[in-house]
Amino acid sequence: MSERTLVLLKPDAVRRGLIGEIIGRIERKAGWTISALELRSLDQATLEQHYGEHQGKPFYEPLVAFMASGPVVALVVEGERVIEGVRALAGPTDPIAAAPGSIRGDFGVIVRENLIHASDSAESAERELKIFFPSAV
Ligand code: IDP
Repeated sequence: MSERTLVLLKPDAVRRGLIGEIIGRIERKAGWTISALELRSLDQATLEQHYGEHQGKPFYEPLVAFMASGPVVALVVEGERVIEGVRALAGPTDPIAAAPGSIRGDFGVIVRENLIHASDSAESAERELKIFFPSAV
């Protein structure tokens, strides 16, 4: 069954010139398609909505500052098992714990600057797609 997920290439990925590398990995998965794609700068209100579940945690304020530090690439990716699948391509949150071959495992070192966000469940995808691409939902 086809699904949709929200992917953000974080400001570190954009600054380091890794947009093509990361999108290429997503595009090469059989049958997945990119149905929306935009370079944009995120404001505080959007970030508060997106990362609301982390409010109050010690990493929250630096995370929001980092996510506002430069443009991100926001994408909607559609396809079979795409929610679980993009999370697998990304690897776990801590890039040092992420296996080589995953996006975070290949390119990341510090936890905050881990290159990519991908919705972690169908419920998160629905909520996040409404924030970033309200007209596509
Ligand atoms: P996820 O992006 O792998 O789903 P979450 O736990 O939802 O991970 O955390 C959101 C983002 O917050 C992470 O991708 C990372 O950028 C940042 N983050 C999470 N935990 C930490 C931490 O312990 N220190 C610094 N940043 C963190």
